[in-house]
Amino acid sequence: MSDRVGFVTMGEAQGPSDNIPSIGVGMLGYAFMGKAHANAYKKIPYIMWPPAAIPRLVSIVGRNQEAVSVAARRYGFERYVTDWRDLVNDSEIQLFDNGGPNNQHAEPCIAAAEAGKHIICEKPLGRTAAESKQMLEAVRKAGVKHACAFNYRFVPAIRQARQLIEQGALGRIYHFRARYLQEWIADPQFPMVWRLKKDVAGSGALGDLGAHIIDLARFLVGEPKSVNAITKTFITERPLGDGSSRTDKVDVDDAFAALVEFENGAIGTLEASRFALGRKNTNTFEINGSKGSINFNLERLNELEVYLADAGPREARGFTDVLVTESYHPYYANWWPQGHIIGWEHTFVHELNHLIEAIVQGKTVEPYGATFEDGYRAAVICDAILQSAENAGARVPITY
Ligand code: SOE
Repeated sequence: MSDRVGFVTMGEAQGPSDNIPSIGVGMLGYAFMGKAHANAYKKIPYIMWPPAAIPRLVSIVGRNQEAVSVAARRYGFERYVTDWRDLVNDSEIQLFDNGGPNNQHAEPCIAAAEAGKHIICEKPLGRTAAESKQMLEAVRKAGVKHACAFNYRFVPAIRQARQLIEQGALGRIYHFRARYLQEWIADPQFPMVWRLKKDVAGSGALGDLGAHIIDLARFLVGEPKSVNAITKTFITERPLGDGSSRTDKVDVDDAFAALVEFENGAIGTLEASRFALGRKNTNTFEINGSKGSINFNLERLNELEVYLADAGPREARGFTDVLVTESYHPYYANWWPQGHIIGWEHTFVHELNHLIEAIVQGKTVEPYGATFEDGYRAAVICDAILQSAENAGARVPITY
């Protein structure tokens, strides 16, 4: 159907070939992760064209009516509610997206699974392995698709690292050395927030940052066999930040360091801190194998440093800084010509599109996406790190 208007032919934007289904999204939480996920849902239709389905932002829930009503308008949700039960029981929602604080992950996700919703839940999945196991059992029983939002699996350079390892380019893996460093609470005057309270967060830097590098260790190297660890809370009391002189106790770790032995014989170190002044969001790892090494830093996320022992004359060998922006690199063909680079936010576009394809096309989320099983296994490893730290760094075996 088209009309001629002057010298311009005006056509209908939606053509018969665009019979792309929509998928109704309900979201819990509208802060940092809500913003990152809403942003990604809106980019999927035109960046991942043709998408398996077009996300329809149906409803968003938040306890504060004023704040959630603003978020609904800002992100483009059709409606908002203040009770997650109304959202979970909304028949127009097929995908439940939980980006709320960690103590709001289990109950709503279990209810959403029981209501037949497919689910993505931000990491850490639960506050403990036990809570994560309940969530895993609920989605398995419901038979719904489920994802745990370890978004760094969807950085082109990290997926490329996985492919290099799968192809044997690095040979036998000897070492995995990862650090996730931030600085945002090094100031003693930084006030109490939910990430610093055990009953809400479950743990501190360990579950928030450590969970990411634990998942990457599993994604890139394999299953850990045991851990030895130490945790530290450097500042144990913080101002409430409400203008009063009242303070509250910090009852989670500010930092941790762990030794890891992997089932395949590799060994590793894992470290996360929120007290690393100058480190803004430094999620970095190095892998050393019998035929080569790779090094990655999230703050330079389009780059992968690669050393291949058999690449060229030995006089010219050294780490090569690969710009992972070619059409043959993972995910990048959806974006721009080589060298035009992408950002942190775009990992969520890849991740959420991957889940939507699994839902609509009957594909599996694993092995490249993280499921609730991966969220549970990360939680088991986090619990083992805490158990070791509580026992003078004793070696703790990992058993799922
Ligand atoms: C913590 O500040 C945080 O926002 C984590 O919660 C995210 O998972 C990480 O990607 C960035 O840092």
